[in-house]
Amino acid sequence: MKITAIDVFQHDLPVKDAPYRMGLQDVWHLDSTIVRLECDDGTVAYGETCPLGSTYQPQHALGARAALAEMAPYLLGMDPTAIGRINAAMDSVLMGHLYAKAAIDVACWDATGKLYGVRICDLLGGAVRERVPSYHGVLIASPEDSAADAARRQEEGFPRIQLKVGGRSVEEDIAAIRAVAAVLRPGVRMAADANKAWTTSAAIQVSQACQDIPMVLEQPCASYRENASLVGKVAHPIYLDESAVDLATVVAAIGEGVADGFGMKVSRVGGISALRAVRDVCAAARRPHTVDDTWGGDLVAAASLQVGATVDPSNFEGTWIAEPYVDGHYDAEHGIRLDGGWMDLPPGPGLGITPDESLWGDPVMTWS
Ligand code: 0XW
Ligand code: MG
Repeated sequence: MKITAIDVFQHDLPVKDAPYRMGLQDVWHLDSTIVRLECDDGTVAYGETCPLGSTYQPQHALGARAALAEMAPYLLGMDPTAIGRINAAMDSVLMGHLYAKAAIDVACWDATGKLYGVRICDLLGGAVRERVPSYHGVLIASPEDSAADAARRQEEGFPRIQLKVGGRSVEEDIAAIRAVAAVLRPGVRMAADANKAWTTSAAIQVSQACQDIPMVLEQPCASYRENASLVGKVAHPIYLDESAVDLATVVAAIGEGVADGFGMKVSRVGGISALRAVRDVCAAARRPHTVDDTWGGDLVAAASLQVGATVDPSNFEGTWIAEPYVDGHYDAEHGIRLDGGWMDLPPGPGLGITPDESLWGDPVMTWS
């Protein structure tokens, strides 16, 4: 199998019920990039990357497309099933930009699954279950509204609640944490995700004030070093999300005793190939983690779900998808849908998604 054409599409994703409110940013509208690989045997495969704006991480939509333009010409004629060679080729022409490389990596996994007639999860060692748990992000709001949202989602069937915190007083964060914790039943897990917003002082104050509440602190502060300085000073496990920028950092964070778990994003670390390695390192070190992504449509959701389905339940914190905030699906029949806080793996090979390409208009870039 050889890549004979690469198309890149730009697709707007306005946020339903905007804004998606986090500690440091409100999200109103996102810009997704879709990669389409055409192969000499007729196989068509897809990948997607959708940064969460341009301030969540050092990523942005135009950067993704510029990086793809840098790499695409070198990939024509290559075998997409030789995924290690594809990643080596991308690294040989462009340093970094893992969030852009991820779209190519995912498309190559999609192509490989389609060639062999199996789902990506089956290529990753097999699904441990056909129905995968998600988690719900309770956005920045009053303690009362946060508790009401958490209670509603718990009733829907979500096994885990992620409460967005930060960007307000320590007292307000403590009140929201306590209000949400008060409505959660035993067995429904809780994370307080500051999305980098807290100072070390705020993180310590909030954690110590809430030390009776079983939860994890997700990405409390902005930098790896700030979060590392919290070890021994906070009363809760620390999960790194935005700071877990690649496999090497995940290994270091475990080895240095900084991370007790992770919020992992497929695109941030470079795609399914890298997330598979993170999965296995976290399994060996017994560090629970999510398998999500920043944002995106069915292609991003399916990539996260295909990997999430292979994580041992004892080490899995769920797969978040943007579906509730995205209008419509790329694949009307097998698009990834939340159902009572869980998702079903699609039956088809590769990602299991057959997108309606007409939704994306003409490609903004193409190579053949
Ligand atoms: C909840 N998420 C996976 C979705 C948004 O992209 C933010 C992210 C997180 O956990 O930070
Ligand atoms: Mg997070």
